[in-house]
Amino acid sequence: MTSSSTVLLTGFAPFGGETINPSWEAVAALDGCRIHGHRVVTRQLPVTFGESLKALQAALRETSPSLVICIGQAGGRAQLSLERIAINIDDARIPDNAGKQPIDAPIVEDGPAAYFSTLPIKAMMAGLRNAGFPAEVSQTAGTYVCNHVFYGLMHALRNKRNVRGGFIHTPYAPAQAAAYPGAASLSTEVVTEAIRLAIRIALTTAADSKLAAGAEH
Ligand code: PCA
Repeated sequence: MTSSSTVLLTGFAPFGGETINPSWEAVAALDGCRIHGHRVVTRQLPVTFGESLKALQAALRETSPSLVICIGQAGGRAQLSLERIAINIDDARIPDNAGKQPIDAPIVEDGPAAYFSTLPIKAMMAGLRNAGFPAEVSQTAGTYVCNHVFYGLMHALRNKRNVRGGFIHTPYAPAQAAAYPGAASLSTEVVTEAIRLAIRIALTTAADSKLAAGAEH
């Protein structure tokens, strides 16, 4: 297998007082597996504005992937969120794991205002739903470390037309949601299988489907 048949899959360390991050729990279960002839390589990224992108860039150099999907926790969301857009701004509601709290700082000076995901997010949404996984297209990945990594990923891939990349947010794991009565959750096993399918769809769908998945607000 050449390196072009590698899928780079990342999750995050715990943050915000949590002891687990469901993104990493789900991603770690896929390390080394094969999907449609591609080998999945996983990395855990730190929840820090500076180091997260350095770790991602090192992983890109080391693995030369043909597909990159970064996964993060979005506590309070009820479905897997296929992120459409990354914006060039850091605006942290809470400090990161290194105590840094940037406010209204560009991620890349003079970079474009935004990048779109290059994943077939509509086809992924439809495929996940058909297989019984709750999934939506999301119009914002927020302004914290996940959006930071998503923007940095798309900036790194901007001249690599043959490398697709994007971001998926995942709800709390059940044990986390137990601390916030009423909050939605998905089990690690469900999220792992949903990501496995999302990767397969991304590897086998050249052109995205034209399906409505917008929002009024
Ligand atoms: N979620 C945070 C950062 C790390 C994570 O898993 C976010 O949505 O920005």
